[in-house]
Amino acid sequence: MTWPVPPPGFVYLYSTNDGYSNPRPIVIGGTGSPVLTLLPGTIVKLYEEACLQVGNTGAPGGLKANGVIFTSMRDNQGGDTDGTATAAATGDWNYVNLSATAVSDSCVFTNCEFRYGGNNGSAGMLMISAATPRIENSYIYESQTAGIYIIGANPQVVGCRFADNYRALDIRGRATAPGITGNQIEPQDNTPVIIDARCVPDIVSNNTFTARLDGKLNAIQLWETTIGTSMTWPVPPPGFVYLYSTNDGYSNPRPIVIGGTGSPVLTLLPGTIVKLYEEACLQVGNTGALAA
Ligand SMILES: [Ca+2]
Ligand SMILES: [Ca+2]
Repeated sequence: MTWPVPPPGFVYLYSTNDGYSNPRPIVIGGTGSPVLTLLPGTIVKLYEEACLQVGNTGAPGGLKANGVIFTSMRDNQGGDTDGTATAAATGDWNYVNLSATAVSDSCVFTNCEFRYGGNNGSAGMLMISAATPRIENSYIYESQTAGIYIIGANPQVVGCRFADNYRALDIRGRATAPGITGNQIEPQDNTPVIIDARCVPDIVSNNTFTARLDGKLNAIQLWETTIGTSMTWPVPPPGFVYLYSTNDGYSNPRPIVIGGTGSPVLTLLPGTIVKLYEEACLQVGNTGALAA
């Protein structure tokens, strides 16, 4: 179905008002692979446990939005919807979850804004697992967790702007990220990205990073992984370093492994700084190599 643009002065509101512990989604999914289409000028406000879930077990679905703002009930954009003076804040609502049964061609977000979601109980304001949606020319702002959390999926995220989220991107379980290009990653509350170390060439080469002026947290942060194919990491963006930190003590080394049947080589270029912490280590397997 297509929702019409709300009447003049109105927004759509989905608010649970009962805390954050148990996400309560509006689910878009079913045997006929339904698609919900939202039109330009639409504002969708959410609050607390409210979330949108695209696709469910055995129930594929899609969500298409062009020129749509997804924001907090407390955001005054489009009117004082909650009737109070309380300002919108990061984490006011949960997430839009593009699940494994989200239909790729039917999940497209263009010229959208996502603001004030990603409550701490979630992994991100937009969560993508296995699906391959397209998110283009959109502004992702003030998530309490990642702006976009990606696990195992290869979405297209193109020409988006990320600002003031806890992090812009959290990418896990991916060997490459070729669809994530042309994005502006501005300062965030923590390190701006935390990514599978195999995605470093794609993410660093194809996107623009802006360092924080206070000099803090300017790191491309890495997840533990095994690098099984040869790659060269670009020099980090100006003001940035690579960071691999486990933050959980020293008892059980957790390496980024470089090794595998293809005798992979990780090449690090002049001027690169790699910082490590606690259990973090690099292990060069007997069929791998590290050139720096
Ligand atoms: Ca208000
Ligand atoms: Ca923030």
